[in-house]
Amino acid sequence: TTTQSNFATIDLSGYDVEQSRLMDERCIIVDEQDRAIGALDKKTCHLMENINKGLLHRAFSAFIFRPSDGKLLLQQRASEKITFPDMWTNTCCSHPLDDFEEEKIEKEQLGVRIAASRKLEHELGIPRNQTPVDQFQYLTRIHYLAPSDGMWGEHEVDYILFLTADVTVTPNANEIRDHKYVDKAELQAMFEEQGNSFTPWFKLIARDFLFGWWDELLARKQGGVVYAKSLA
Ligand code: DMA
Ligand code: MN
Repeated sequence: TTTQSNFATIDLSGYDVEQSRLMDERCIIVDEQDRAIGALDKKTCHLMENINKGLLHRAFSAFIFRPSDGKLLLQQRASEKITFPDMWTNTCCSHPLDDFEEEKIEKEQLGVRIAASRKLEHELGIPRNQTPVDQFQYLTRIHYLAPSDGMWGEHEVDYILFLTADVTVTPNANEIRDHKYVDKAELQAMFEEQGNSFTPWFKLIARDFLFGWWDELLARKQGGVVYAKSLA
């Protein structure tokens, strides 16, 4: 098990105190097959210097849809965030932590589901009873690498979780600047509008999964064809 940070000396004093403190959380280190091989602090995991050497950790991306109209809840990351500040993104992203035994459970993605429920409450103030872990729909995991600025970035196996639920949002201003519900057309317009910036993983997931899922969700509501694929 990896326990030592090679970059413990990187100075965080120029950053927000609370976000610097959260850099001590311990992420789960995985190999390219998503096998857990150790744990390292969040700071070490997000330095490009380590990422460029192959350091990889486990994460999740949660998407919440409103049942009444199928709109997706977006957040804009706070300026205080050390990685990807001020960018618009999906409802909530974070990491299952080595600090909590229950977040290491791999059976039925239980660890990431529990982490998602925990962080939805931390970032958006959504009471945990509104995000029951068994209600998340697990789509897939994606392995991706994306730089933030020169120093920081992401390199993750990211579990994609969708949840259709009515939720009460009480934003944590240290985490999120803004939030809003969008439909497919509104999100498309945001993507095309000048001056909006989006996290790289959100753009990737939107392109590959989100728009198809949205069609399916609306079809279910309308009682029409839910799924059709030509096998020719
Ligand atoms: C990290 O998100 C996870 C993904 C999928 C990018 P984050 O930076 O919002 O996590 P945290 O707020 O816990 O640092
Ligand atoms: Mn990460």
